Amino acid sequence: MAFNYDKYLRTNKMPTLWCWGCGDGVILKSVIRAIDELGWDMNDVCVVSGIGCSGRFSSYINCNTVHTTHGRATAYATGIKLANPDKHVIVVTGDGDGLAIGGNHTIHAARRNIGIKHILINNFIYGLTNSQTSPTTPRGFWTATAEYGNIDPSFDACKLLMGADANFVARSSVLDPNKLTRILKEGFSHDGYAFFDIFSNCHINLGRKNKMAEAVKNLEWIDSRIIDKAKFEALDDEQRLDKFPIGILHKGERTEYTKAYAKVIDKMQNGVEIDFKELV
Ligand SMILES: Cc1ncc(C[n+]2csc(CCOP(=O)(O)OP(=O)(O)O)c2C)c(N)n1
Repeated sequence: MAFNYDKYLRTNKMPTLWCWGCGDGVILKSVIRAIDELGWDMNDVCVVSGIGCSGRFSSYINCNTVHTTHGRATAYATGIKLANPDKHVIVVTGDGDGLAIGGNHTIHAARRNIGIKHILINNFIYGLTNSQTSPTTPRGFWTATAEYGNIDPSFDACKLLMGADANFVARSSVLDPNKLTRILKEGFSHDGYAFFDIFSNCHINLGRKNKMAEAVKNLEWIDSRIIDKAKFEALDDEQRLDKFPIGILHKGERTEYTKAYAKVIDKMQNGVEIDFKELV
């Protein structure tokens, strides 16, 4: 029997505002599949998003949702998780949202290891606002703010997050929704902050002037840039240029932040001394 997505969607909001062929819908479906397979009750799930095409995520999924301001979704998600440690908090940002204006919140959520699940929809451009350069826009690409081609070096978001000691770091793409679902499930079940750098297509606002104005062309370009982690590791430095390993890139076992914070509450309410050596 076909999977019943309607159970998890606000069908009265359909059709979505996403462009025809946008990868955001694939990610939405994969998140729903992961939640379904984990058996989470939607009353226990809160999806927080910022502003952007990616920000629309919280409009369509049928659970507790907060559509916040550009760049601040992770800060809201942090507060929600601190107040509700037993709930599943998923934050969805774009690459502009989560790495430019909101980059600060992203690295500190990772550093603290607050147990939120961060989905970064990486389409390499500011989609909603029509093609401004983002921190992941490749060099040489046309953007509305770099009409002669982008000179900025771009971030490898996963390297940044590993530098911030994120407890779970994975990269995937919309090309293989089953693999994406598996990776989401694994990160959703891992205690602590989990970061997913998900390569997605924006053939309209990235592709239109970069010779990939059709979804398939944009997806082929993504396909040419990704490679399984094990194969990536076998490449030399030159072969690694412009290639991004996919899969689970790091899994740590650090203390989840709300568990550490519970000790502060215990000290305050019951006088129990905090053993800082217990925090890893
Ligand atoms: C404080 C603030 N600055 C700028 C904007 C305008 N703005 C809205 S969305 C956006 C960027 C969207 O790009 P991204 O975060 O990559 O998400 P996408 O639309 O590609 O999913 C910008 C600059 C805003 N809404 N608020």
